[in-house]
Amino acid sequence: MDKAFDLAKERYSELGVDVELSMKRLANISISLHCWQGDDVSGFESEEGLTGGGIQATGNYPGRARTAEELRQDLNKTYGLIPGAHRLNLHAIYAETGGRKVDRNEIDSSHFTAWVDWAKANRHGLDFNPTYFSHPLAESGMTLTNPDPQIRQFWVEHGIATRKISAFFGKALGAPCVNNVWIPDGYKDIPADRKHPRELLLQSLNSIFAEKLDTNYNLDAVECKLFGIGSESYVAGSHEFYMGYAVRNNILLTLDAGHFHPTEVISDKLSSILFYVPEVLLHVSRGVRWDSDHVVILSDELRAIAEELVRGDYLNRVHIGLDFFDASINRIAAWVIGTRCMLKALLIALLEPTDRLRQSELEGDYTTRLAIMEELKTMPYGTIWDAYCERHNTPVGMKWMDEVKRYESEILTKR
Ligand code: RNT
Ligand code: ZN
Repeated sequence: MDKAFDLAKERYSELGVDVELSMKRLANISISLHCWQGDDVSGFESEEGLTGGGIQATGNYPGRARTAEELRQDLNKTYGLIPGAHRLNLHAIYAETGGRKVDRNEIDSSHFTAWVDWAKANRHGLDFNPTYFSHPLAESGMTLTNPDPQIRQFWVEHGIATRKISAFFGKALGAPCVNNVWIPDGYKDIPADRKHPRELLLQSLNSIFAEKLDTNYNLDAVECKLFGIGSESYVAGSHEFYMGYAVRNNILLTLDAGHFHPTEVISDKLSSILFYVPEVLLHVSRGVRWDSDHVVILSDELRAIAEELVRGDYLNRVHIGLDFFDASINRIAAWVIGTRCMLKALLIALLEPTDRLRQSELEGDYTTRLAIMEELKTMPYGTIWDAYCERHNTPVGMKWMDEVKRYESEILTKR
């Protein structure tokens, strides 16, 4: 291992890359793991699980976390198999109300103290999301754009409640919490009026964001989408809508990798959007033919996203969150594979001789640019990754899988 690492390091230094520096930079990056991979986006509100919203978890692999304790237990296992220090992204439906029914417009920080205690004890930052699906008042598919003012008001109150909880997280943990608004609102078939729901959305958002909150604690984000199941023809919160909203109000824009036309990529959007919004939240995901939320793998697009973050020097302005949910494979393995791939993509990007590439480009030497880019694809980054895992006391290679299998037979299959 040491020998292989020394040789790999030498190869990189021949290209002008400082491997130790790249590894140090990677250690400063925190990924926000989405809690909802652990229980198929069910939450603890009811037995029903995910309903509505046009998103779907398919599969019935055994071992889904059914309680907050089980979810935290699974998360602890997961973080232990991922090198570095990382965050957790919670949804409002993961409130712990002690068996009492507390509706979404009435949740407060007291329902999340166990999460905060856990986050503190394990040094995880927290991020948050209002939940605008899996609820009777979201059944029509209209929440913040609902023509009924009472229903709209309910969802506005929910949005306000989550901002307060988010600020509480940020304050308690000493690092800002990103609170991300995503709503499913739209129409299955061709709408007669595209303008009115957007007018209502604008009003609702203005009410939710009316109170100024300290950005040291809470960061507001809005997530756009092209279409969902049941909103194929029209989505109120489109890209243009939210980009305009984020720019005008100086808040964060969320880019989900599955939320655009199938040949459109978010890697190309960062260097435009970041001129106009203060920060971006990523929902790194993998759509297969539609916004299917497959587990993230080391794809060309994942690598392109990571390259943009490094080349554009955006790592301090882009929050990297994950968003996928696969119920057909071991859920802990899904988290580990997706997160390790995200980190691998970042490591590969950090191991690039960016200045040299840029220099070739500026000189019009596109031949050298292409030659280096292709050479990089077979450089021994796997060896550097293994060393990185070892240094961070996490399993190297497929060894993490042994631990997942053991956990599966000891814990998951008994649920
Ligand atoms: C849905 C959005 C949204 C959700 C989560 C659960 O298309 O991507 O981010 O996946 O909030
Ligand atoms: Zn998303």
